[in-house]
Amino acid sequence: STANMDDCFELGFSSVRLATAELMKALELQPKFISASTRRDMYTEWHGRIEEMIKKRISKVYPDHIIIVENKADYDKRSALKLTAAPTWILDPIDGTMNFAHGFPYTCVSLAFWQEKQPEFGIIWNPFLDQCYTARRGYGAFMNVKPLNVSKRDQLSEALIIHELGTDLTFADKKLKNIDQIARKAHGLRSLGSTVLNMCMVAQGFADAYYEFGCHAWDMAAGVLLVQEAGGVVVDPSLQPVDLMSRRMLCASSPKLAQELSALLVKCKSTMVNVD
Ligand code: LIP
Repeated sequence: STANMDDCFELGFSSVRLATAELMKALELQPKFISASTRRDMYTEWHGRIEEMIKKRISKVYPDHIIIVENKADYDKRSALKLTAAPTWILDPIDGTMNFAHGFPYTCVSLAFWQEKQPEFGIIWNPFLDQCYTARRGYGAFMNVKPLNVSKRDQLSEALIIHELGTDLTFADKKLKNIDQIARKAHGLRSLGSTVLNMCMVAQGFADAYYEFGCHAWDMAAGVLLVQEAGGVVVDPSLQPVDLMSRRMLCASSPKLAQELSALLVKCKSTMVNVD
């Protein structure tokens, strides 16, 4: 079934807008944080509330569409998640949960639509900074109404690189080795605490590349198209095509920078696929 993309985008956009209003309310009410798998991997009642709200709106109009969502209640079922060719919505009700808990204003609602294993659109809304990032395939990437372009810096020695340690420290030794390597070769190193907002920084040309080992499909799904439509590349850290379910990703302003960065990285590997 081919859904009308204008209609899907409108529905996604209005749903995310409603969800961000909930997120602002949540912060005032000081939500109770529930630890999921580790002390750092957190889940709140608001994740569930936003999830329900958006799922209800989508399934009312498109009952046959698949919805993949960060849902800590279904933790054990995560390994069963597969991306198929079917029309699929991928939602992270709150990306940057640790930031949310601390009031660090890099938190957002992130929603993507994929079909035929290709991204059709992405909507990433950070209500705390009033920044709404959108991309539609073939139509460019935007922050509010401003078109986005990746930077022109393609040398690691001149590049600002973003990384995330993530909440899962199983591979901390390898991750720290990567940080050490890059800190010595790149111009600078940053970490915002939200996978998809890190991707926004690359799309916007504020940072030049970003990689992470341990991120989930819902963390990166909306950012893939945003970076591509802004003129950048999104790949697996090994430079193979990106796989949403592989829990790893590298994005950059150019293939050349992606290559230079990839060559430095110890690749934390596939035992991480959809399990924690
Ligand atoms: C988090 C990311 C963070 C990443 C963690 C985690 P959550 O998402 O945004 O940047 O390092 O692995 O996935 O749990 O706040 O949606």
